[in-house]
Amino acid sequence: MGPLGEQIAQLERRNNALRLNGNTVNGRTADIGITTRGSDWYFTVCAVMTVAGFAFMGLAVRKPRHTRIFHYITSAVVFTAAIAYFCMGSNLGFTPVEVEFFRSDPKVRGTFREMFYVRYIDWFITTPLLLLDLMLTAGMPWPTIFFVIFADWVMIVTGLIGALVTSRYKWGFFTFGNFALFYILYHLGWESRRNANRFGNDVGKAFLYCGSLTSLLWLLYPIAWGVCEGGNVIAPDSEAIFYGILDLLAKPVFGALLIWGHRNIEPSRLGLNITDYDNDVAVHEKRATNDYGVPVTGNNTGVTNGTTTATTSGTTPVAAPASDGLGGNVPTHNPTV
Ligand code: RET
Repeated sequence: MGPLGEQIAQLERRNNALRLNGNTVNGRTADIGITTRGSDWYFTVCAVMTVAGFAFMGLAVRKPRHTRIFHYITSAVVFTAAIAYFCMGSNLGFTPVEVEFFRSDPKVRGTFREMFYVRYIDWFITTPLLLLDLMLTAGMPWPTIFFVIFADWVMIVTGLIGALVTSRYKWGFFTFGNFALFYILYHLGWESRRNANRFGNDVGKAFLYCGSLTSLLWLLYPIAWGVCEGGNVIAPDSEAIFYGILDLLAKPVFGALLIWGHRNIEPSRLGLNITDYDNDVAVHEKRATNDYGVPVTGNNTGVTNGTTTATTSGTTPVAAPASDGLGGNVPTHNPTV
């Protein structure tokens, strides 16, 4: 074989993850595990998540800082997923779990199934961020957002515990998780949807598209769990494809739709008070106008998102006191969330 032939042969063998990182972890060996094709697919999803993250960040830097919140949240989601998928592609981040159901089908025959706990670490970080994306779009009050995120954590943690349990008690945890999911979906489909419509047609539509996609997809996750970690019905490679497609739709596709939906929506309309130092001449002396098209002439940079800031060229911005109409001053900074 010539040098080129050797190089091609090397390329074909390049995914060594399964050989380097074996199936024995915590003193047990997973005999129901992914193959190199499963590993290749996990790396592919990792690549897509990474590209999506850079694309969202690229879109973010072209926008004024105070309008980047949804770009940043969504980038955080896909970057986290990229690392989780790198981990799974490398045949890491799993523990062998003894199956409840012993199958005769050769694809799922065995005693210990490879259970990727890293998936749950990913979801623990990213699903609250996805809910934040949606509930901030709907302008929901922060205590409601907090409690829905709490329900989300219950859902993910009970799913993880259930996946680690061998006996039929695993289905008890699964049931808790499903209750939590229904609570979340009720809030999205009913409370948040109605609240989003209050802010106008564009906000209502952005929420409707992203919320409907989320509701549909999230209902499919417990089904995947039931046939993978729960029931040991489909092979770990099929598990990779099932969860992989769901995650691609729930993260990069959802994210693109959400960012597009927000293209003409000022965060201040949703009650998000975000100050932006781009409007401060002390920071950006060369800009002729601020983000609202108001000329930046020297010392007063004008209004930022409902918060009045008076600045003196070359010094730190000073908040101008506002009057409460009764002769007293009220705080100018009034964060909503
Ligand atoms: C589990 C099992 C326990 C019961 C339920 C589950 C639901 C999980 C969901 C996960 C969503 C993940 C997303 C990831 C982002 O890409 C934990 C599988 C209800 C809905 C959207």
